[in-house]
Amino acid sequence: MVESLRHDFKAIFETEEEGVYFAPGRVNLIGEHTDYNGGNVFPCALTFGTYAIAKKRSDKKVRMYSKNFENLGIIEFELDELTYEKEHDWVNYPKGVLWAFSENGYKLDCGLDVLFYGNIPNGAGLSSSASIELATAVILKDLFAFDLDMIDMVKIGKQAENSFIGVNCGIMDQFAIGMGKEGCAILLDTNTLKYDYAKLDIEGSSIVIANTNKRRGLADSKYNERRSQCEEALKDLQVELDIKSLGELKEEEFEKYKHLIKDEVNIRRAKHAVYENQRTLRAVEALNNKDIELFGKLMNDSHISLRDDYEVTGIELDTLVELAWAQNGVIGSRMTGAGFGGCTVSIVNNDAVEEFINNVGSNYKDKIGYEATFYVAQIGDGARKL
Ligand code: NG1
Repeated sequence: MVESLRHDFKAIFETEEEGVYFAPGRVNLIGEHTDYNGGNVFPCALTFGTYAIAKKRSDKKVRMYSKNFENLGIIEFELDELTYEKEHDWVNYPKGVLWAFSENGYKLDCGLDVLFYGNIPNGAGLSSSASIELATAVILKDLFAFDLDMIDMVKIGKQAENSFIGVNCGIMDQFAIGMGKEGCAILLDTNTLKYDYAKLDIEGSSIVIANTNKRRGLADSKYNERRSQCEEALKDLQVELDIKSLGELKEEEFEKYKHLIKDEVNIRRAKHAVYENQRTLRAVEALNNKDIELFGKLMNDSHISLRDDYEVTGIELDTLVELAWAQNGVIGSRMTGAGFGGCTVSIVNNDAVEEFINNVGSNYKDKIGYEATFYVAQIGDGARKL
């Protein structure tokens, strides 16, 4: 793979490369829609992701090419023109990272050529955008010898997504992709950025990701709506409670004070945020105690809460998850990512995986009318130079 990308780089940019880099995709095991509510998340990095090959230039031009969008050709801009351009399409993600580096005082003294190739399914909720952001960050740090660590780059990636791309997301995706570790998931407190690796000791079982192949059409507008509903609920609670985020509440406190929330819908949104946050802590504890059954049950509960209280699932995700629940050898299954399409994540006994994929796959097609796609996930390391 890397050899053929080197070859492509030379053919496209007519020069030798200086470095090859990789940033993974990610899947979140539990802790959904908590990262912008000051709560806990439990994601891990995957072994598929974004490859990038780069070389510095002697002028101030930046030229980028993606093997995933070959029809767009080389997209070019000047270092002093770091603005969002709709016609620059996917290049706005790496460009946003260049912009965020410069906003933080890391100025580039020359441009660069970069070739990207990603094998993360696009628009599936496995964070192809954060992957390309972190791949760009490790290139810049390495080629320009900037003095910053991975957490700085994670924050810069989020800044690019929030302020350049305009997606008001939390820090989970960039953190998982930057800080991932082979065989481990990361328990991250998005309020304090305190984190801990937990070994995914699920011997005898596999993590199976299933893509609904439904594009997440509604995701952006509904995502922002959910954020505002949680913010409104928080404001109502702050009339009596001295809290800065919903993540600070335990279930009992929430039940005691939920009457302060004026809107009935917002009560359910906040309930999900509070319960999901505590559920995540319990799930990690279960994993550490090797109680994989309980971990799976908490994954199922997470899905029910996202379906009924947070209302971010939809017929495709619910169908995949309900079919998964009915299979032998399934320990737990839930939607993952923002929702409204994208992927589910399931933990399945190794000897049941093949049957799982066949049965869930054919029943899904019968009900929804098109195929789902399945991947048995391997948990890999975070963004790095290869
Ligand atoms: P995905 O599914 O990667 O779009 C989104 C947010 C996360 C998090 C999850 C829900 C973006 C780029 N990321 O993930 O920060 O809030 O939804 O848990 O929007």
